[in-house]
Amino acid sequence: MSKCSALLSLTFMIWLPALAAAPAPLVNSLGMPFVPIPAGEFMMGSDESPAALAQAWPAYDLKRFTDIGDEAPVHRVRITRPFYLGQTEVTVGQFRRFLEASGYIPESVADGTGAYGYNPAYDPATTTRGDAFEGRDSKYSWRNPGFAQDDSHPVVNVTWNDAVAMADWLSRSEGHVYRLPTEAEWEYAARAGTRTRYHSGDAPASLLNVANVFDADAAQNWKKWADYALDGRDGHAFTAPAGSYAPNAFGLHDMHGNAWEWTADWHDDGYYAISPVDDPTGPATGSVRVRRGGSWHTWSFYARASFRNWNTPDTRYTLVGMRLLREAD
Ligand SMILES: [Ca+2]
Ligand SMILES: [Ca+2]
Repeated sequence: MSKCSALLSLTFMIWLPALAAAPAPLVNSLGMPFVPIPAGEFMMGSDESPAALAQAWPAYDLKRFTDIGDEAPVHRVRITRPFYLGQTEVTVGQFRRFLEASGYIPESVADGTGAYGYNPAYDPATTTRGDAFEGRDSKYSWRNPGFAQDDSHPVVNVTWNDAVAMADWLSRSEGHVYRLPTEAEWEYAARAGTRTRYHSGDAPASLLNVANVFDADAAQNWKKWADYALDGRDGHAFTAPAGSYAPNAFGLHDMHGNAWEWTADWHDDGYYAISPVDDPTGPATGSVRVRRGGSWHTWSFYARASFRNWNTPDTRYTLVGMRLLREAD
């Protein structure tokens, strides 16, 4: 190497960290940080065999691994436009500021039926549905999921319609386009260049550094599911303050765990087989909207980047929150 090129590479090395540093997040009128996500392409979905999954999750019934056909086929998706994505889930404080500024009444309050909540005295076995939480009950709402949350925690018990209302209000009041991410945008952002089950790798235990999922702390309150808990503690038996765990390569926190996140798309089991390559937006019609990423109460298998779950747009639940997208101008 000549002196000149040695000097050049030294200069390059000195400058590299500065060049590689993530750009500062954009912060909007409600104090919500948004991270720039570049355009790009990725392989969406999963076609892992039940045998491979059973090896990673020996405590699970085999049927769980054959019930996820909607994750296949793995298919190439191109995200043609860069966008901004919430660095974290929408927090309780951000949602409250939205309600105060807009006058919007969340669906669980407006329809009077309330939401779901944690009640230590409630026994799932005594109910027909065997649901893990008590509800619906008007004592529960975004304000009260039955466990303590301060303004930094992800808001839960919010419906898909609530999420769209918040995005629409932000769009009107700021003059930028806000919306829910499509499923493809969500998975692209969650993977951040990885092909593994989680952005932290394939091992469920790798989630301990990056995600609040069903762990030994959460299992204290649901002892009969302790076999499904990650073997570790993060000090949070319920939601954790948004952004508490290590981010992925795009600088996004809590893409796995903490609160499920509504996406824009309708769900259809067969959609991946006919999905366009460029900017897929999901089926044209449907009855249920997709949510992604798992929650503080979700077993690690269901927090995988490719896992899809869904609910009707008026569903409100202790585990379901949102993350908003802002389009690049
Ligand atoms: Ca936890
Ligand atoms: Ca999440």
